Amino acid sequence: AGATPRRLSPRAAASPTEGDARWSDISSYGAKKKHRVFCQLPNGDWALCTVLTTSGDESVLKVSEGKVLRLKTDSLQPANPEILDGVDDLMQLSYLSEPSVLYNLQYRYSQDMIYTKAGPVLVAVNPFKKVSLYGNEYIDAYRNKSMDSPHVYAIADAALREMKRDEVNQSIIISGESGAGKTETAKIAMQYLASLGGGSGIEYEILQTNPILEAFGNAKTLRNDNSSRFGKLIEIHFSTTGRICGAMIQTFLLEKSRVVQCAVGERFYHIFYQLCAGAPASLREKLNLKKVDEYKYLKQSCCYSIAGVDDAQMFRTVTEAMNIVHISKEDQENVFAMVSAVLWLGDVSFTVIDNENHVEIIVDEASKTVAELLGCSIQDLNLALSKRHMKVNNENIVQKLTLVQATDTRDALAKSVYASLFEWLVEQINKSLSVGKRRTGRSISILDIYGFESFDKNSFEQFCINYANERLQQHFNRHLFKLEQEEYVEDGIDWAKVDFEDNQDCLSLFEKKPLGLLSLLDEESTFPNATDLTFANKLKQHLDSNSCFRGERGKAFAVRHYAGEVAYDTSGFLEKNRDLLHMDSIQLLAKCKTSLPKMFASKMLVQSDNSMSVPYRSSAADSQKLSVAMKFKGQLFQLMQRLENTTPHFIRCIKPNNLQLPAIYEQGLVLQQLKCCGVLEVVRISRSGYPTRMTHQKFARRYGFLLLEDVASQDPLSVSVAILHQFNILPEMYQVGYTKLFFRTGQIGKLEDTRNRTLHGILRVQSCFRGHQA
Ligand code: AOV
Ligand code: MG
Repeated sequence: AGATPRRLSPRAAASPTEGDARWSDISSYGAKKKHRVFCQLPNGDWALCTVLTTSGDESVLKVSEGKVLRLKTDSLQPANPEILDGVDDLMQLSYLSEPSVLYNLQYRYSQDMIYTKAGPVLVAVNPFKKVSLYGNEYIDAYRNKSMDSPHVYAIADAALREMKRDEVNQSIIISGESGAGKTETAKIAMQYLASLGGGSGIEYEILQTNPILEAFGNAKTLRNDNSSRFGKLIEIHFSTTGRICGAMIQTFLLEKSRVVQCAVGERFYHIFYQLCAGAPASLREKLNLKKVDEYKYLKQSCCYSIAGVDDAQMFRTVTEAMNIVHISKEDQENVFAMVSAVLWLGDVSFTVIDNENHVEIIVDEASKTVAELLGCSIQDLNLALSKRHMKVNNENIVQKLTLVQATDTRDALAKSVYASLFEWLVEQINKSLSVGKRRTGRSISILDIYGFESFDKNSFEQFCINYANERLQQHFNRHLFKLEQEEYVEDGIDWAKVDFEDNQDCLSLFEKKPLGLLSLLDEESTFPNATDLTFANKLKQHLDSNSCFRGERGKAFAVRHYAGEVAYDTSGFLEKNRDLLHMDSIQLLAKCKTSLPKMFASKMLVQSDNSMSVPYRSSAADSQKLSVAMKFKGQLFQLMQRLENTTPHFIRCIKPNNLQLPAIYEQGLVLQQLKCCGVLEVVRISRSGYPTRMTHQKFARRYGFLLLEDVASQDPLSVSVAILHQFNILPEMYQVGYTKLFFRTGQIGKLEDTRNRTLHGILRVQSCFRGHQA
């Protein structure tokens, strides 16, 4: 039955609805038994299923063996023809709907094909297990082009080639949420570039920066056992002969608070645990190290180890890496002395000396050890932590600190010492990587920066991070826009028919002067009596009419980001933005006899010279440095400027589950990330244009046989036009370029279906024919 040969003609013309191409749009041509469609299960997931029957506005669907559902036909989404299952570029999908994108990534993921292209963007789905896709064999295969499936190596290789070909600097921009695999991906790209070699071992040195920066800047969080708590740009320099000749690292916004506090179940920076577990006996003694669970800071989180990680072993890896980037043994010891000092600072305690709750430090092992490690006297330490010198109406006064103030001062000192130490390390690494000689060639920069964040509670950190992502998103959009435009213009296509969205409004909300979020934050930060509440009210007062802003109750406000609305709680905004270290603390460091604190202090003093214009409080003696948000904005502008001068390559990392486990693919989670990191936006952009492209030749070859008239003698363009007419593809659904045909979403899918049906018909006739012969 059903084996009757078909006439070689299409059944019916497609319905020409633009956009999402819902089932209803194509029902006229294909509400057919056996059709593959996506249906939404009760849990919200999309499942690929087959239509068993349709009647009225309902369809009966086979979801899996033995599982049948009845659903409204117009709730279904068309699935792509089977030949498109697991294609390595999402743009090849005829239907670019959310379920088809999700399905395609899942299909590939289940076969360890974690990389997929979305047009110019590489999507990487975290496998959470070792996958055999890396190493020299693969590197060679991508280098000599015997392999071309999507891969970080392919991106790095493209960057290299384009750098040489166009003589333009390149960038690889990696984003994704926490635990999605950005840092691993960055390392894989570095590995590829390093495999080129450079001579003098510089490429090895570059790789060895990773364990150092991770030790001091990464920590276990609830989302990722090795979470980077800073953003990083590494610029790899090439000589004119195309070999690596050096590198430069820039870091962004280290999470300082993690030096003195963190949530239960998380850890502070890895180096604390590594040092305590791995320091050899002589160093332990010298730095007076304790066990990790004996420090007050570290005890807060009740978590001291990471499954599968040997901190002692890591300590040796880190010191070995420090050797390689030429940090001397002496400097290494100084570094660890600072780490120990920070830990011991948490144990420094105070005693109340009067009935106004004023305090002094207790002279005990903790304070003695801190003084010793920093190289100052106990008296100096006490002075810095229990008193504050201020100038009020031109008069010097000394204010005694209360227990709360003294504890805050102590923690601020610990945070500053640690952050300065981190900066100092980056500087040392950069010195070592700059290799002296002026670079003459080009560079490839790799950006590993925190992705968009939206939690139940969002604070100052998310505010900065999301602002950064908004900037990067604009860069991304504009680049894609340009690429699309170039291709259209090249092929003589009318560009005006493609519309494009921009996130400029949201960026303006942040950056406008004087009434943008950042300006208002800074202004409020300079008012002595301002509170987080007055800040929130000020925002509401000035920004309520802005379409990207929404005032919320109390201290909260919301921003409509490109990736969704985020509600921010202003608690702590002002303090985190001011990030004050009092002059007394800076002076304490300046007085120290050891080399690092002195250096830290002089840096801080230089910074406080480029100060905020409005003095904070009446204490002119306070350090008047740039606010955190303004400094970050400055860094970001600099970064964008640098990136603007490069050809960008985008990698979007996706975390398939929150459990850090392999083989679990949660659709909802993936979908939300595809939205946040702009992959669906790429899809949308290209859908709003003409995403499917095929050369005249290919099109004619593939579908020419479906024509009723004989066209063998005609040129590909004429054949193509004849096909378009015969299939009633409407003029607004395609454009004919000089070399290619451009189609709106879904059009090729319909042609493919007809082609398949026809081919099936032919095959059946043939097998029937053979059957007769046998
Ligand atoms: P992140 O950089 O994006 O998070 P990571 O790069 O640290 O995420 O990846 C988290 C974990 O996922 C790693 O520690 C690995 O266990 C695993 N992983 C990631 N990519 C791969 C891969 N290609 N192959 C095998 N395992 C992988 V954060 O820094 O938290 O935003 O702040
Ligand atoms: Mg990371």
